[in-house]
Amino acid sequence: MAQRISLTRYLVEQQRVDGLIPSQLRLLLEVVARACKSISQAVNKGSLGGVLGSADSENVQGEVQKKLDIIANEVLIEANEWGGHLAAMASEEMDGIYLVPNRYPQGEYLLLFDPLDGSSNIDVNVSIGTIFSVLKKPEGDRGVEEGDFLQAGHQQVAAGYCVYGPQTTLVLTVGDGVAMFTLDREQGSFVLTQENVRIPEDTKEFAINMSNMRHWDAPVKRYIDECLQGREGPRGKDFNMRWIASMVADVHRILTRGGVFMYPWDKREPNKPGKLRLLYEANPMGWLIEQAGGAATNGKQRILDIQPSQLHERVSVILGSKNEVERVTSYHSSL
Ligand code: AHM
Ligand code: MG
Repeated sequence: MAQRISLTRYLVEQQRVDGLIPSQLRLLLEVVARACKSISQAVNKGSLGGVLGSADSENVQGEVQKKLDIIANEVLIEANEWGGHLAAMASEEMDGIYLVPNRYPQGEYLLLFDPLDGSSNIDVNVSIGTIFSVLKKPEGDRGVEEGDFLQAGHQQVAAGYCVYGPQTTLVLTVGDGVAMFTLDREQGSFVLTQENVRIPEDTKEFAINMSNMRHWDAPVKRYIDECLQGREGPRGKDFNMRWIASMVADVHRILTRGGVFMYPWDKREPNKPGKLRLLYEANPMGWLIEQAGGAATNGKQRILDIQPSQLHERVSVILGSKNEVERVTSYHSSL
Protein backbone atom coordinates (compact mmCIF):
# COMPACT_ATOMS: atom_id res chain seq x y z
CA MET A 1 0.00 0.00 0.00
CA ALA A 2 1.28 3.48 -0.85
CA GLN A 3 2.56 5.35 2.18
CA ARG A 4 0.33 8.10 3.46
CA ILE A 5 1.96 11.50 3.60
CA SER A 6 0.73 13.74 6.38
CA LEU A 7 0.72 17.53 6.11
CA THR A 8 3.53 17.61 8.69
CA ARG A 9 5.71 15.29 6.63
CA TYR A 10 4.92 17.18 3.43
CA LEU A 11 5.98 20.47 5.03
CA VAL A 12 9.13 18.99 6.58
CA GLU A 13 10.14 17.58 3.18
CA GLN A 14 9.44 20.88 1.43
CA GLN A 15 11.63 22.56 4.02
CA ARG A 16 14.39 19.98 3.72
CA VAL A 17 14.47 19.28 0.01
CA ASP A 18 13.49 22.53 -1.60
CA GLY A 19 14.26 25.04 1.13
CA LEU A 20 10.93 26.61 0.25
CA ILE A 21 9.64 26.78 3.79
CA PRO A 22 11.66 28.34 6.61
CA SER A 23 10.93 26.70 9.98
CA GLN A 24 8.77 29.61 11.24
CA LEU A 25 6.60 29.40 8.15
CA ARG A 26 6.26 25.64 8.56
CA LEU A 27 5.12 26.14 12.14
CA LEU A 28 2.69 28.82 11.01
CA LEU A 29 1.11 26.52 8.40
CA GLU A 30 0.82 23.68 10.90
CA VAL A 31 -0.90 25.99 13.38
CA VAL A 32 -3.34 27.29 10.75
CA ALA A 33 -4.13 23.68 9.80
CA ARG A 34 -4.73 22.83 13.46
CA ALA A 35 -7.09 25.79 13.80
CA CYS A 36 -8.95 24.64 10.68
CA LYS A 37 -9.39 21.19 12.26
CA SER A 38 -10.98 22.77 15.24
CA ILE A 39 -13.25 25.00 13.09
CA SER A 40 -14.21 21.89 11.14
CA GLN A 41 -15.29 20.22 14.42
CA ALA A 42 -17.45 23.20 15.33
CA VAL A 43 -19.00 23.29 11.82
CA ASN A 44 -19.76 19.57 12.01
CA LYS A 45 -21.58 19.87 15.33
CA GLY A 46 -23.98 22.45 13.91
CA SER A 47 -27.13 22.77 16.03
CA LEU A 48 -25.78 20.21 18.51
CA GLY A 49 -22.96 22.60 19.38
CA GLY A 50 -25.21 25.67 19.43
CA VAL A 51 -23.05 27.32 16.76
CA LEU A 52 -25.68 28.17 14.13
CA GLY A 53 -27.50 31.48 13.70
CA SER A 54 -26.61 35.14 14.01
CA ALA A 55 -24.46 36.72 16.69
CA ASP A 56 -26.43 40.02 16.84
CA SER A 57 -23.34 42.00 15.78
CA GLU A 58 -21.91 43.55 12.61
CA ASN A 59 -18.40 43.52 11.21
CA VAL A 60 -16.52 46.53 9.83
CA GLN A 61 -18.13 45.98 6.43
CA GLY A 62 -21.63 46.32 7.90
CA GLU A 63 -22.44 42.61 7.48
CA VAL A 64 -24.34 40.77 10.20
CA GLN A 65 -21.95 38.32 11.84
CA LYS A 66 -22.90 34.68 12.33
CA LYS A 67 -21.89 32.89 15.52
CA LEU A 68 -19.49 30.75 13.49
CA ASP A 69 -17.84 33.83 11.94
CA ILE A 70 -16.86 34.90 15.45
CA ILE A 71 -15.95 31.43 16.71
CA ALA A 72 -13.70 30.78 13.69
CA ASN A 73 -12.03 34.17 14.12
CA GLU A 74 -11.29 33.46 17.80
CA VAL A 75 -9.98 29.97 17.06
CA LEU A 76 -7.51 31.35 14.50
CA ILE A 77 -6.30 34.12 16.80
CA GLU A 78 -5.92 31.92 19.87
CA ALA A 79 -4.08 29.23 17.91
CA ASN A 80 -1.66 31.66 16.27
CA GLU A 81 -0.83 34.35 18.82
CA TRP A 82 1.55 32.48 21.15
CA GLY A 83 3.75 30.39 18.85
CA GLY A 84 6.37 33.05 18.10
CA HIS A 85 5.91 32.77 14.33
CA LEU A 86 3.70 35.84 13.83
CA ALA A 87 3.94 39.58 14.30
CA ALA A 88 0.30 40.44 13.58
CA MET A 89 -2.97 39.25 12.04
CA ALA A 90 -5.82 40.78 10.05
CA SER A 91 -9.26 39.35 9.47
CA GLU A 92 -12.53 40.04 7.67
CA GLU A 93 -14.14 40.04 11.10
CA MET A 94 -11.88 42.66 12.75
CA ASP A 95 -11.81 46.40 11.97
CA GLY A 96 -8.08 46.87 12.52
CA ILE A 97 -5.04 44.65 12.72
CA TYR A 98 -4.38 42.38 15.71
CA LEU A 99 -0.86 42.69 17.12
CA VAL A 100 0.63 39.66 18.83
CA PRO A 101 0.55 40.59 22.56
CA ASN A 102 3.88 41.67 24.09
CA ARG A 103 3.91 38.68 26.45
CA TYR A 104 4.60 36.41 23.46
CA PRO A 105 7.66 36.34 21.20
CA GLN A 106 7.27 38.19 17.90
CA GLY A 107 7.75 36.38 14.61
CA GLU A 108 8.44 37.67 11.12
CA TYR A 109 5.14 36.84 9.40
CA LEU A 110 1.77 38.51 8.95
CA LEU A 111 -1.34 36.34 8.67
CA LEU A 112 -4.57 37.46 6.99
CA PHE A 113 -7.79 35.47 6.89
CA ASP A 114 -11.45 35.24 6.13
CA PRO A 115 -12.22 32.93 9.05
CA LEU A 116 -15.53 31.64 7.71
CA ASP A 117 -16.17 32.27 4.02
CA GLY A 118 -19.62 31.68 2.57
CA SER A 119 -21.40 32.74 5.76
CA SER A 120 -24.84 32.65 4.10
CA ASN A 121 -24.41 28.89 3.74
CA ILE A 122 -23.64 28.12 7.40
CA ASP A 123 -27.20 27.60 8.59
CA VAL A 124 -28.30 25.62 5.52
CA ASN A 125 -25.58 22.95 5.76
CA VAL A 126 -23.77 23.85 2.53
CA SER A 127 -19.96 23.95 2.11
CA ILE A 128 -18.11 26.86 3.73
CA GLY A 129 -14.43 27.47 4.42
CA THR A 130 -11.48 29.42 5.80
CA ILE A 131 -9.21 31.41 3.45
CA PHE A 132 -5.72 32.57 4.48
CA SER A 133 -2.77 34.51 3.13
CA VAL A 134 0.73 34.88 4.60
CA LEU A 135 3.02 37.88 4.08
CA LYS A 136 6.46 38.71 5.36
CA LYS A 137 6.71 41.58 7.84
CA PRO A 138 8.84 44.39 6.38
CA GLU A 139 12.42 44.48 7.68
CA GLY A 140 13.23 46.69 10.67
CA ASP A 141 12.71 46.87 14.41
CA ARG A 142 9.68 49.14 14.57
CA GLY A 143 6.28 47.70 15.50
CA VAL A 144 3.88 46.46 12.85
CA GLU A 145 1.42 48.95 11.37
CA GLU A 146 -1.65 48.46 9.21
CA GLY A 147 0.32 49.75 6.20
CA ASP A 148 2.63 46.71 6.46
CA PHE A 149 -0.28 44.53 5.34
CA LEU A 150 -0.81 46.55 2.15
CA GLN A 151 1.39 44.36 -0.03
CA ALA A 152 0.53 43.22 -3.55
CA GLY A 153 -0.58 39.58 -3.88
CA HIS A 154 2.61 38.54 -5.66
CA GLN A 155 4.43 39.14 -2.37
CA GLN A 156 2.53 36.36 -0.56
CA VAL A 157 4.78 33.61 0.80
CA ALA A 158 1.98 31.10 1.42
CA ALA A 159 -1.75 30.96 0.78
CA GLY A 160 -4.54 28.48 1.05
CA TYR A 161 -8.01 27.59 2.17
CA CYS A 162 -9.77 24.85 4.04
CA VAL A 163 -13.18 23.80 2.72
CA TYR A 164 -15.67 22.29 5.18
CA GLY A 165 -17.84 20.15 2.92
CA PRO A 166 -18.61 16.45 2.58
CA GLN A 167 -14.87 16.20 3.27
CA THR A 168 -12.67 18.74 5.02
CA THR A 169 -9.89 19.59 2.58
CA LEU A 170 -6.93 21.90 3.07
CA VAL A 171 -5.46 23.39 -0.11
CA LEU A 172 -2.07 25.03 0.01
CA THR A 173 0.60 26.79 -2.01
CA VAL A 174 4.02 28.09 -1.01
CA GLY A 175 4.79 29.04 -4.60
CA ASP A 176 5.68 25.56 -5.82
CA GLY A 177 2.34 24.34 -7.16
CA VAL A 178 -0.84 23.44 -5.31
CA ALA A 179 -1.32 20.50 -2.95
CA MET A 180 -4.53 19.17 -1.37
CA PHE A 181 -4.85 17.41 2.00
CA THR A 182 -7.95 15.60 3.20
CA LEU A 183 -8.73 15.47 6.91
CA ASP A 184 -8.67 11.92 8.27
CA ARG A 185 -10.97 12.29 11.26
CA GLU A 186 -9.95 8.98 12.88
CA GLN A 187 -6.26 9.87 12.78
CA GLY A 188 -6.91 13.56 13.37
CA SER A 189 -4.48 14.57 10.63
CA PHE A 190 -4.48 16.05 7.14
CA VAL A 191 -3.28 13.55 4.53
CA LEU A 192 -1.88 14.50 1.12
CA THR A 193 -4.47 13.48 -1.49
CA GLN A 194 -3.38 15.48 -4.54
CA GLU A 195 -0.20 17.17 -5.68
CA ASN A 196 0.55 19.38 -8.67
CA VAL A 197 -3.08 20.34 -9.11
CA ARG A 198 -3.72 21.62 -12.67
CA ILE A 199 -6.73 23.50 -14.00
CA PRO A 200 -7.76 22.72 -17.60
CA GLU A 201 -7.20 25.80 -19.78
CA ASP A 202 -10.63 25.51 -21.39
CA THR A 203 -13.98 24.96 -19.75
CA LYS A 204 -17.71 24.79 -20.38
CA GLU A 205 -18.72 25.81 -16.87
CA PHE A 206 -19.15 29.27 -15.37
CA ALA A 207 -19.98 30.47 -11.84
CA ILE A 208 -21.63 33.84 -11.27
CA ASN A 209 -24.63 35.10 -9.31
CA MET A 210 -27.04 35.48 -12.24
CA SER A 211 -29.56 37.43 -10.16
CA ASN A 212 -27.25 40.45 -10.51
CA MET A 213 -27.25 40.34 -14.31
CA ARG A 214 -29.12 43.60 -14.77
CA HIS A 215 -26.48 45.39 -12.69
CA TRP A 216 -23.40 44.14 -14.58
CA ASP A 217 -21.15 46.07 -16.89
CA ALA A 218 -21.21 45.44 -20.67
CA PRO A 219 -18.13 43.12 -20.90
CA VAL A 220 -19.47 40.67 -18.29
CA LYS A 221 -22.95 40.78 -19.85
CA ARG A 222 -21.45 40.03 -23.25
CA TYR A 223 -19.44 37.07 -21.95
CA ILE A 224 -22.35 35.45 -20.12
CA ASP A 225 -24.76 36.18 -22.95
CA GLU A 226 -22.45 34.37 -25.39
CA CYS A 227 -22.21 31.39 -23.00
CA LEU A 228 -26.00 31.26 -22.69
CA GLN A 229 -26.43 31.13 -26.48
CA GLY A 230 -24.69 27.75 -26.33
CA ARG A 231 -24.04 25.69 -29.44
CA GLU A 232 -26.03 28.08 -31.64
CA GLY A 233 -24.07 31.16 -30.46
CA PRO A 234 -20.57 32.53 -31.18
CA ARG A 235 -18.92 30.06 -28.75
CA GLY A 236 -20.32 27.04 -30.62
CA LYS A 237 -20.72 24.96 -27.44
CA ASP A 238 -23.17 24.57 -24.57
CA PHE A 239 -22.16 25.87 -21.12
CA ASN A 240 -23.20 24.69 -17.68
CA MET A 241 -23.57 26.91 -14.62
CA ARG A 242 -22.79 26.44 -10.89
CA TRP A 243 -23.07 28.98 -8.07
CA ILE A 244 -22.53 27.78 -4.49
CA ALA A 245 -22.25 31.26 -2.91
CA SER A 246 -19.15 30.10 -1.03
CA MET A 247 -16.03 31.25 -2.85
CA VAL A 248 -14.06 28.42 -1.25
CA ALA A 249 -16.43 25.79 -2.64
CA ASP A 250 -16.60 27.39 -6.10
CA VAL A 251 -12.80 27.72 -6.27
CA HIS A 252 -12.39 24.15 -5.04
CA ARG A 253 -14.57 22.88 -7.89
CA ILE A 254 -12.54 24.95 -10.37
CA LEU A 255 -9.24 23.56 -9.02
CA THR A 256 -10.72 20.09 -9.34
CA ARG A 257 -12.30 20.19 -12.81
CA GLY A 258 -11.90 23.69 -14.27
CA GLY A 259 -14.37 26.52 -14.78
CA VAL A 260 -14.52 30.28 -14.48
CA PHE A 261 -15.66 32.18 -11.37
CA MET A 262 -16.76 35.80 -11.45
CA TYR A 263 -17.86 38.29 -8.84
CA PRO A 264 -17.63 41.45 -10.92
CA TRP A 265 -18.21 45.08 -10.04
CA ASP A 266 -21.88 45.91 -10.41
CA LYS A 267 -24.14 48.95 -10.28
CA ARG A 268 -25.73 48.14 -6.93
CA GLU A 269 -22.89 49.84 -5.10
CA PRO A 270 -21.06 51.78 -7.84
CA ASN A 271 -18.47 53.23 -5.45
CA LYS A 272 -17.20 49.81 -4.39
CA PRO A 273 -14.87 48.02 -6.82
CA GLY A 274 -16.57 44.68 -6.08
CA LYS A 275 -17.95 42.53 -3.27
CA LEU A 276 -14.98 40.32 -2.46
CA ARG A 277 -12.02 41.47 -0.46
CA LEU A 278 -8.58 41.78 -2.06
CA LEU A 279 -6.20 40.90 0.77
CA TYR A 280 -7.78 37.81 2.31
CA GLU A 281 -10.06 36.48 -0.46
CA ALA A 282 -8.95 37.46 -3.97
CA ASN A 283 -5.16 37.41 -3.40
CA PRO A 284 -4.85 33.95 -1.82
CA MET A 285 -7.37 32.46 -4.25
CA GLY A 286 -5.74 34.25 -7.20
CA TRP A 287 -2.32 32.84 -6.28
CA LEU A 288 -3.64 29.28 -5.85
CA ILE A 289 -5.38 29.51 -9.23
CA GLU A 290 -2.24 30.83 -10.95
CA GLN A 291 -0.12 28.15 -9.28
CA ALA A 292 -2.45 25.56 -10.81
CA GLY A 293 -2.05 27.05 -14.30
CA GLY A 294 -5.16 29.27 -14.27
CA ALA A 295 -5.50 33.05 -14.32
CA ALA A 296 -7.03 35.72 -12.06
CA THR A 297 -7.81 39.32 -13.02
CA ASN A 298 -10.14 42.14 -12.07
CA GLY A 299 -11.04 42.56 -15.76
CA LYS A 300 -8.22 45.03 -16.31
CA GLN A 301 -5.16 43.71 -14.55
CA ARG A 302 -3.75 40.66 -12.81
CA ILE A 303 -5.16 40.50 -9.27
CA LEU A 304 -1.73 39.75 -7.80
CA ASP A 305 -0.34 43.00 -9.22
CA ILE A 306 -2.89 45.29 -7.59
CA GLN A 307 -1.28 47.59 -5.01
CA PRO A 308 -3.72 47.65 -2.07
CA SER A 309 -4.52 50.94 -0.37
CA GLN A 310 -6.84 49.67 2.38
CA LEU A 311 -6.98 46.63 4.64
CA HIS A 312 -10.56 45.71 3.72
CA GLU A 313 -10.29 46.84 0.09
CA ARG A 314 -12.72 45.21 -2.31
CA VAL A 315 -12.06 44.03 -5.83
CA SER A 316 -13.79 42.69 -8.90
CA VAL A 317 -12.80 39.03 -9.42
CA ILE A 318 -12.56 36.86 -12.53
CA LEU A 319 -10.59 33.64 -12.02
CA GLY A 320 -10.23 30.07 -13.23
CA SER A 321 -9.48 28.36 -16.54
CA LYS A 322 -6.89 30.46 -18.32
CA ASN A 323 -8.47 30.85 -21.76
CA GLU A 324 -11.86 31.88 -20.38
CA VAL A 325 -10.36 34.41 -17.93
CA GLU A 326 -8.31 35.88 -20.79
CA ARG A 327 -11.44 36.11 -22.92
CA VAL A 328 -13.49 37.98 -20.29
CA THR A 329 -10.51 40.24 -19.61
CA SER A 330 -10.10 41.01 -23.31
CA TYR A 331 -13.79 42.01 -23.50
CA HIS A 332 -13.02 44.70 -20.90
CA SER A 333 -10.47 46.36 -23.16
CA SER A 334 -12.42 45.98 -26.40
CA LEU A 335 -15.71 47.48 -25.15
P1 AHM B 1 -18.48 36.24 3.18
O1 AHM B 1 -16.99 36.25 3.27
O2 AHM B 1 -19.12 37.28 4.05
O3 AHM B 1 -19.09 34.90 3.37
O4 AHM B 1 -18.86 36.75 1.68
C1 AHM B 1 -18.18 36.24 0.56
C2 AHM B 1 -19.06 35.29 -0.21
C3 AHM B 1 -18.28 34.45 -1.19
O5 AHM B 1 -17.85 33.27 -0.57
C4 AHM B 1 -19.28 34.17 -2.29
O6 AHM B 1 -18.66 33.96 -3.53
C5 AHM B 1 -20.13 35.41 -2.29
O7 AHM B 1 -19.96 36.02 -1.00
C6 AHM B 1 -21.59 35.13 -2.49
O8 AHM B 1 -22.28 36.31 -2.61
P2 AHM B 1 -23.84 36.39 -3.02
O9 AHM B 1 -24.61 35.96 -1.81
O10 AHM B 1 -24.02 37.83 -3.37
O11 AHM B 1 -24.04 35.48 -4.18
MG1 MG C 1 -15.51 35.59 2.41
